[in-house]
Amino acid sequence: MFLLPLLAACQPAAVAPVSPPYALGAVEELPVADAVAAADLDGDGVDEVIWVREGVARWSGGEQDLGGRVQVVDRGDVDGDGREEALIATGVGRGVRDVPARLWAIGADGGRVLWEQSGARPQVVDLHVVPQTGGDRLFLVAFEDERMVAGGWVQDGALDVVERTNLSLAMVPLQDGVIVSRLYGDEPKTPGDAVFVGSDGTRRTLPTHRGVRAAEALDVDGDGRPELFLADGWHHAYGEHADPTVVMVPGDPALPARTVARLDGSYAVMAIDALPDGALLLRGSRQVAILQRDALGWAVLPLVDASETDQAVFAKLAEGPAVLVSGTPARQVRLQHR
Ligand SMILES: [Ca+2]
Ligand SMILES: [Ca+2]
Repeated sequence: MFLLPLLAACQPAAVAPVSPPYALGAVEELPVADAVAAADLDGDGVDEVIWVREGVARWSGGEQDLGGRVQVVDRGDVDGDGREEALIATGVGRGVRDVPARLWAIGADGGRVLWEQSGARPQVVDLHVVPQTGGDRLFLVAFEDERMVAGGWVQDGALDVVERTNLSLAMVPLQDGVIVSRLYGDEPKTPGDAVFVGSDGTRRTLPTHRGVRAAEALDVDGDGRPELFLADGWHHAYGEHADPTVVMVPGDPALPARTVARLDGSYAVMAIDALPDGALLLRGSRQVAILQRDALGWAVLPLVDASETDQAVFAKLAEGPAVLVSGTPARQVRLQHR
């Protein structure tokens, strides 16, 4: 009778998940699509879905020839009118050569190009939307030539470059600097890393295991310092040495980094996107999954198998939350709250 109260007193305060965890709902097959994006174009609280097939984006009420393969998508209100735009970066890809890299904003009235760049390798690899009154800011990461990748702010049609690194596939802007990740190290076939580069010039290597393929920031504990989620474990011989993990680096430097997900069956986590309710959408090379907290910690909820070129977005549909996955066929995966 003595022990119980003592144990109770030693318990740390329970931290509740941001919202009840998701469970897998109905999966519906849809017509073939090369890419998909979602945004609330008309501001009614329900997302419009933009499906892309053979370079043409179509949504309820409009279509736009994008003139390239879709590489990255996101969403935000870039002109500050209270309605979202779908952000779609395009460039070269399977069967598509000799096109510039472009960043499109698709709104209710149609598409317009926010940024465009020609060069040896027209490829956008990462995009982050930073909310701001009067118009969200866009941090875009793209190849400048065959190897050099630049990350910076899209400003009046140009890129205001913050960092350049060889073969980086992910950068994340933070309040006081930028996270720069690399697939490979300075020598060929050596592991890459993720480095915090402060606006004051300080550099701090983050505790990853190997090269980093994707990165996202999300303030999980609400202390104003975002946690970093890094798709770790890249290896040049990924067929044999795949380690498709996600490492979380807490915003509080006193807390240790930890592995929060492993996508068994995939050789890499290719993309990580923060969802509005504190969960994350993971796209592995072979599957799409949700990473979320339940009463016992971080848990992976597998959604559907997917190929390396399939792409996935979260959408708030009239029927409820869903994940849309492009491919042959495309899929709509309903999410239910447990
Ligand atoms: Ca809408
Ligand atoms: Ca807008």
